[in-house]
Amino acid sequence: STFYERYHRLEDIYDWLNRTAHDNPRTVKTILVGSSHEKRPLYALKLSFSDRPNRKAMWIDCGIHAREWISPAFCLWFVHHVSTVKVEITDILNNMDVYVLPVMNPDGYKYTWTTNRMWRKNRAPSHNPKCVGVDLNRNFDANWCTEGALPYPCSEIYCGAFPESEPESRAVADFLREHKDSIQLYISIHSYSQMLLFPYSCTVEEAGNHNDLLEMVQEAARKIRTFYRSTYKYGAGAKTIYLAPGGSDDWAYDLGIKYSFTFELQDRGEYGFLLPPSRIGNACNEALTAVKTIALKVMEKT
Ligand code: 0X9
Ligand code: ZN
Repeated sequence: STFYERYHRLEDIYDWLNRTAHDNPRTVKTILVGSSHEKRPLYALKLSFSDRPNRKAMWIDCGIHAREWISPAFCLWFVHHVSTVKVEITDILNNMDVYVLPVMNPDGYKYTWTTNRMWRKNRAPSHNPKCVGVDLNRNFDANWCTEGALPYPCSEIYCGAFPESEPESRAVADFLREHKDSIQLYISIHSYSQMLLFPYSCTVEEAGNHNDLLEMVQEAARKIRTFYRSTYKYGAGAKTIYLAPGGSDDWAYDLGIKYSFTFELQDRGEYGFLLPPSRIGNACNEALTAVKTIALKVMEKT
């Protein structure tokens, strides 16, 4: 198997980031977005095939939840695919810069390799020494800590002490606020359950451009079915998966990034978070199909 068909330890991902930027100096740059609770850097890659300023852009983050290993694997797969230039993706890159944050929760990711494979949250301590970690996807300021999140540090869906209390979520929120005029498309990669979700998850109300968003994920799911014979559910988060406030997608949407998505990659529960490496290629190609389909549609609309 190739490098991209395996899961990698955090240190190896950091090495890969450096190597990728170093090997593609004209198109790939590293950006330090912030640092984690345990002071690990949050590096994003900026992929750009043009020097024109004020270009439109998209953002993809991976690894909000530590145990969802297919998610960072997808970010690496995506960057590799883009930098080994394939035709359709060139169309996208000629029009948009792409920011990719491969591991938004490095402390948690590290912990899944060393101590507890099923860890989800970050690694920030609470007042209770037995209970560690905030769910970063409940920590954004979108109906924060209402139904679908909990105010208890021992919970797997702990929302944190206040919105953006965590350095990881604040760093991403700060970056998106600073770049909100250029970023038109936000995608957050999770697993598992094979779903293409869009706002809202924090309320059962429909987003203003619900029908546009629905059309995009429907087309993406159709292509995945045609090319890979896999079924993806799609729709607004609250009605497709569950009510869950404080998520990055809803927050980005309310910030003004009107094309905002969360993808839940393979599988549908057979292996769950423990998706075997032999399935990485297929899972990533499905997600790549969805990213391309949606990015092209966003280009048509904006
Ligand atoms: O619950 C989540 O954060 C995501 N599912 S996961 O199994 N990967 O934990 C779904 C996120 C959907 N979007 C929002 N809740 N905003
Ligand atoms: Zn997740």
